[in-house]
Amino acid sequence: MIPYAPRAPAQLALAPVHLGVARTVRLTGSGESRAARRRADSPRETPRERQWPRPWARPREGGDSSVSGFTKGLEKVQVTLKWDPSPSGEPDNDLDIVAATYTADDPYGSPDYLVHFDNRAPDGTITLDRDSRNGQGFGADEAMTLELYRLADTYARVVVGVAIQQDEGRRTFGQVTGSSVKVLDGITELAENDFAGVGESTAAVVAEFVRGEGGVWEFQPALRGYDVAPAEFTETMGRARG
Ligand SMILES: [Ca+2]
Repeated sequence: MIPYAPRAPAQLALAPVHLGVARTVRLTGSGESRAARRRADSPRETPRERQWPRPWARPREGGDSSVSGFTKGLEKVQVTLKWDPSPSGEPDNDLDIVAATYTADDPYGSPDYLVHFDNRAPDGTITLDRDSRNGQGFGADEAMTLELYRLADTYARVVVGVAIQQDEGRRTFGQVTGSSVKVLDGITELAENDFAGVGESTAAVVAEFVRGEGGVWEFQPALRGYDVAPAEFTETMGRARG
């Protein structure tokens, strides 16, 4: 078992924040959840599962998002992610889509709940449809559906990010080839990027959904890089104001 080794807060404070601009990469597909199979998987699960719920270090927030516009009245959206498998003989790269929900009382504070490979939405409104640990296969390696119209009125904001698991050592987007994320409203592409602007980061916020006037959901493009472990990322990913 390879233990997870968080870096000291002092090192985190010195690490740069990388901002980026969305870029275009084509990708397609969706699939079924592997969450159940994952829990029954190898002993390698053990250190990895500990990374999400453990807020062991002080957060370091990212910078401003690259806002380019709004789309109003969203009902159901999908976030897809893909990346290339590691070359033969090298450790797998495991990227994860994670969503964090925020209430109207604390829209930039701590998330009310998280959705990722090991945690489901309590009301079933946000679902990880496909999960990958190595980027192998065709089309999207991970996919998440967000049924925004079903979220309770108490929720005012949903932030979606991508984190790279660090249990094989520090891994950044720049070390993962072929990575790209896309936000879709049906067949309409709301945003896409290839993480080129956050190459030195280990996690990034890639999209925000906020309630606008009249309670409708709006999309806010974002690409904010973080140099933190996954668990810390989930605690801090919603604190920056786009
Ligand atoms: Ca994954």
